[in-house]
Amino acid sequence: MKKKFDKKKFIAEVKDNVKTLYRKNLDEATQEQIFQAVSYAAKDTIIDNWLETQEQYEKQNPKIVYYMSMEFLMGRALGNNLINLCEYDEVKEALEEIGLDLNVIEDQEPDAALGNGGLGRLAACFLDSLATLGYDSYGCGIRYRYGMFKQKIENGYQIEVPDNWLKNGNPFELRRPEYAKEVKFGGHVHVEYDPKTKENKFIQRDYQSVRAVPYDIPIIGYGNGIVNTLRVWDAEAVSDFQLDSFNKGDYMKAVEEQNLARNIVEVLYPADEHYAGKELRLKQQYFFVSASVQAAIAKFKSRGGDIRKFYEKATFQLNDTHPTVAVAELMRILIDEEGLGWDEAWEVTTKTCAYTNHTIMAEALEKWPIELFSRLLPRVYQIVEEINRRFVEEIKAKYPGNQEKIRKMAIIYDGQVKMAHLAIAAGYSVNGVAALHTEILKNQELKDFYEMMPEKFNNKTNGITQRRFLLHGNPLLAKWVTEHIGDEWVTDLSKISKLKLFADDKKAQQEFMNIKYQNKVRLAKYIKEHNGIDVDPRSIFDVQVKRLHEYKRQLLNILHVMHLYNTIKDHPEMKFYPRTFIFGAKAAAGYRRAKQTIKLINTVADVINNDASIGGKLKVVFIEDYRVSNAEMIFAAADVSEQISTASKEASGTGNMKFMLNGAPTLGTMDGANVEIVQEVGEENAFIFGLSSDEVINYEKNGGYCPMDYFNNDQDIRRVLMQLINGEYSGNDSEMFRDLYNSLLNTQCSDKADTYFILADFKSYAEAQKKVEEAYRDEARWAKMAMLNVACSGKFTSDRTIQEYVDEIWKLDKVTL
Ligand code: 26V
Repeated sequence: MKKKFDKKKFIAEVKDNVKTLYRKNLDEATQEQIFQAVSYAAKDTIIDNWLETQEQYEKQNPKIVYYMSMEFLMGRALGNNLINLCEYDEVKEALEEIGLDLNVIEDQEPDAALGNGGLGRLAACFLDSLATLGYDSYGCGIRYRYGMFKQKIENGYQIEVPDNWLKNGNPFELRRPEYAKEVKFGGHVHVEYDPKTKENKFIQRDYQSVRAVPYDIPIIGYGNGIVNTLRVWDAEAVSDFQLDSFNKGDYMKAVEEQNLARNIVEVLYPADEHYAGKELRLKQQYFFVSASVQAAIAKFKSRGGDIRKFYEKATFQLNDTHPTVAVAELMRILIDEEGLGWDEAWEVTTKTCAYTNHTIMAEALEKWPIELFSRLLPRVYQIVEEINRRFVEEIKAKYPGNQEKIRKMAIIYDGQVKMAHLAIAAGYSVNGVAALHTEILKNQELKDFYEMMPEKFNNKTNGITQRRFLLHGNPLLAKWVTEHIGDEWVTDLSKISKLKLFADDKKAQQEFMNIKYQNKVRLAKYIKEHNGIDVDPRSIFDVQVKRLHEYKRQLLNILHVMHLYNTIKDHPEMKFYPRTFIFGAKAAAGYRRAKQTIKLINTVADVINNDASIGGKLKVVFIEDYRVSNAEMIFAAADVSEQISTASKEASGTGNMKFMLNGAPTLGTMDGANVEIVQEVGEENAFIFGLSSDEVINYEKNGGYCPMDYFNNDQDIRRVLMQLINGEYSGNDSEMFRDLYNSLLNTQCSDKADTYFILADFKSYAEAQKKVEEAYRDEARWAKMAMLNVACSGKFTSDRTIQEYVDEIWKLDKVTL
């Protein structure tokens, strides 16, 4: 039951917390200390709700989803927690009374950046929706000591700085040592015949152990009193005490176990969509999966269930292949520890595990060398081998004599364990994350699997939480929307379609554009503070923020900026609507072309921003350290949403939805969820260009295309490409961007060049950009377009996505307090 907010009590608590935590009075405390004090005050309420929710769950014993993910990109907690407690305005007011600014306090909190990009942020949005819709759920992950690196730009280059996010402690987390679990690595499997059961027992010996200690982070449902849990595991040495003991036999083993524990949760792998086969990464995967599966089984047993019916009360959603070892771990526990036979265990496992695919990029596919896998997880490997043996038998039965099928589909082949194949063979559901993506999976990447087991395949188009990305991130627009259509949209985004009524209303249009303007002023101020660049909030804010990857084609964007600059220089008299191109992107630390693209953007920015002759018509800004917290502000201020991936490559995208929700029309290819965005908003309210995914796939099947044709026949393209290597932007170092140039062009036609079709799409991109300018000049038309984007964004709430997962995959029971 929601208690009324007690302002006096809250203020007293904040003061008290400052005193007990820091032995200070309020006026002596730093803003960071006040952040801690305010957070602990909020935690008080949260803990009450948390207790009550978990009590209800115990009573009602609903089915639980365990969302297993290597990444949860949570961002900041304080503001969001207050929003979902429905106490944000009250707390803001209370703090004002004692001379404090909640915005400044919120800015003290480091982002919880336990994720790379889309996949991790999706997991965070899902937790918000699960709690808001009232479903018992756990996020299961790793408590990385260091999250996603902080990005500094020095001399135009990206520098990675460690993200020590726990430096001042995390006020919202709760350490739960009483639920610690042991996780075993290495050693060998000893087989013992048990004459009683007449069966073999498999015992792991000479292994190294790590103690997995859970930290629980509250996930607050919006306005419903529900608090779910994100459980992230920390690693501790099991044998700490043994180090001190004089009669400790195996001193070195104790030291090794300590090192293993230290290393395992040290850092998030920051290589988005690029698999590297690192041993430590497999250790991380097994570590958190084993602990989470053990905890799930312990909870089930504590509620008195028959383990053969585990799947009636629990389901594991595998966020990409990263946690797929859960399949074998569950089998291991059911067989070795719970005493089930293979077939019984297999039935439970295949009714428990479900898999989501998040990318078709081949370089992201996880394949572990057998040597590594079996050395690290000897018993788990035996189980994977047996799963594979039986699966291959099934393939043979279905396709007699077809060796090709086995080669393509086996779980173990060519000395490697293929995690996607394991996930599909053992999962009861395989889903893609947007309609187009799922079709590509069924017809191309996973065609053989789809043909063998079509019933497993389904689509779940991604979504985002409007609580963070509108209510919290864009308070002005949120307030305006509520004034016009009421506040139902906060928990039912389909209601936002009521805004359509105002799309032609002149007054509404003006108010809407005014709010956008104020949000642009807010971002311009941030840019001035962080980049020292003056940008005009009346210019078009054209934004591309996302991880840096060749397939996302930030290079296409910046080449087009270079082209615009050429045009303005050639025709100073030409009418040109002022434009600010805003980029934000982290590159994987070892990804050379991506890093070179960042340097190119910054170099072009330097030249253009300092050229007085163009009268400020063009500005280019690279926002350092793009992350969830500044993203919220960036989406609110965007006019144009750049979603320009090579068609077929972007599984879904979720940034595209955040822009739409904040009234920025999409400039994009028919890729990922862009397709569905256009379906919802209408083609006339988006700017679509470029090759279709069918065209791209066809080119690829026929050995690529010939970028040289475009270079030879298009003056604009030729000119900007030459500017990459003639020192136009790099002064005396004309080799600086040679690699980028080479990536686009080869002297011979060859499928090795421009594999992302940048030159092929350049012209139609430039034309679409002209249409953007034309549309923007007509203020009423633009306002209508932008408002319709907001009004048609209803489908893209993660509440809808989660409800589909619940209805069609997980079959959870709804809980109310
Ligand atoms: C792979 C690896 C390989 C090993 C090193 C660390 C690492 C980290 C992430 C990945 C896979 C990333 C896949 C991914 O993020 N996919 C994105 O998922 C979004 C949510 O479904 C979707 O919107 C994006 O289109 C898709 O690129």
